[in-house]
Amino acid sequence: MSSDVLATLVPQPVSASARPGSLALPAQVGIWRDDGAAAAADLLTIELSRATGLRFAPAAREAAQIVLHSDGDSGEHYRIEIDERRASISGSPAGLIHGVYTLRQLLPAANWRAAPLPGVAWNLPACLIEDRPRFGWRGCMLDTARHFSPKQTILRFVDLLAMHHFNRLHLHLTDDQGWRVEIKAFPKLTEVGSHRANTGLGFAVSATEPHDGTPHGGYYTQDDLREIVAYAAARGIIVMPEIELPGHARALIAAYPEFGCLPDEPVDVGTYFGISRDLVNPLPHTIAALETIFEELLTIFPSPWIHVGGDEAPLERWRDSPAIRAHIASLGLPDAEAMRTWFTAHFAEFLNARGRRLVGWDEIIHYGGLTPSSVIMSWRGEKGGMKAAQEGYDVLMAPVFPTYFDYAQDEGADEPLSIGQSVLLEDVYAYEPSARWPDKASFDKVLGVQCQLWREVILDEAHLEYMAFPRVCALAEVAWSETRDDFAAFRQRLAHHLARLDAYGVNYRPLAGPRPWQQGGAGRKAYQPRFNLKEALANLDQWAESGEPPAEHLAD
Ligand code: TNX
Repeated sequence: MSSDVLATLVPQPVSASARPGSLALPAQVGIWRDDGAAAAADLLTIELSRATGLRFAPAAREAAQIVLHSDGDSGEHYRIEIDERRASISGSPAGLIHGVYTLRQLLPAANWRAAPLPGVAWNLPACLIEDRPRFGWRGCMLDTARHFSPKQTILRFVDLLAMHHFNRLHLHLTDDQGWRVEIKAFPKLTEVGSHRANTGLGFAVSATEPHDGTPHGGYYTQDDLREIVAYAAARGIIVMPEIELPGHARALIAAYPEFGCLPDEPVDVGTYFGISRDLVNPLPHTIAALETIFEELLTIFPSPWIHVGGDEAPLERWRDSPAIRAHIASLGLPDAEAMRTWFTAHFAEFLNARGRRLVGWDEIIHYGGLTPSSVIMSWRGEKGGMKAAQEGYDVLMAPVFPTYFDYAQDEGADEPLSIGQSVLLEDVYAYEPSARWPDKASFDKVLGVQCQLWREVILDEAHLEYMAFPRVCALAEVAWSETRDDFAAFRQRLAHHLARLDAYGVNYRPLAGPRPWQQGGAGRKAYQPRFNLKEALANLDQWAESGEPPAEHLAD
């Protein structure tokens, strides 16, 4: 074991210095921890005993090879000190979890396997590492609605995010193409809304484009989600659920047409993509139903943040419906835009009253009247985030470029299907959230950054991992590290880090390009970038002036 491993850590710690010697973990590892370090000690014991075959048992502090000490602080900092006798991790309770993952990076990559291999020496390099995150929110959004993944994939993803010191997993649980969360009061949401007859090929935006003819669906029971929440919490990750409203809600409307704007014209669960005209209506019976849905959701997710969507909601059906117009007038509101403000504010207050904060995509800032605790997720570039920050809201940065990992990783025709080209690894690594910010004071409102895995065209588990990795590794460093290398140095570090992903069995994109079986070929995963990123960004820049997407961009 050489101290070179210090030069392979991803994300890069604040400081890491080698010392002479190493610590060889014996077959019986003594572990000492204080009360505040219980969670970190449990995690270390569970993960390392499985992978190494070593036995971890409590020991007196002086005799222990691993010592975990909590300073009781609320931050996420930690410090690792290793000499020939012991490895000590100290820090805040949350920071200790990150310390455990860094310790795992110091061990042979085989510790990311699910069972011990013969002949691995479990040595740790003597060193001193001091570390803390740059941003408090280091997130990843997983779209489970467009293409569903079984629970096991989410748990696996939690492991991979935790490996990189992420602390938020945003689950996009509902959309036009599927409703993925069991709600006991409204069973049709999953009976009807969790599956569709088939799926449009590529990024099909109408029923007349070719479809695959194969049913698709699935959902998580409340207990599945509680399991995911607990599994993530043990690994330092809060799971934030998203229920998309009032747009991107066609699966809900398919299940319960009375919550849509055209109750006499039932719709099916969406099979193609793009921006739908179908919105939930803002009438009292729908608001009451949505409150019931959120009440159940809050029993599953202890997250202080609850995402209610808010993007891409054209208001024409609210404007055109006599019943909705009459309701808007009865509230004394001037128009559909004011109704939209009322709608978002209503759920913000509903959540506040239950000790939670509303998070929404940046369209919600356009309508004003938000409760001050609302958090804005800036996706249409960075403008929405800047505006929100200047108005005093907390902000999360999730701009299409470069945090949308449904865009291709490269421009080569050997890439698999993606929504468009390209968000390069280098683009992700170069992302500096503060670079274009007008003033430093409002940048303080930025809680952090997040990458997005939208799944219209991410078809299966292998494809998901391919699109995620190694770009997630680059974003981890944007989110965590105070200082960043130049890209060449990062790439070199990453080349070593990929051995950890190999040990875990991740289908990442190699730095040299896709392996033959990762390529799109000429079939259903053929590389057909539907969107030109530059055009998409120019469009979004225009949209960012408004709360609604222009009519010519609607899908049906
Ligand atoms: C825009 S991002 C959307 C999503 C799509 C995504 C595809 C956002 C808030 N809305 O519905 O999946 O583009 O990149």
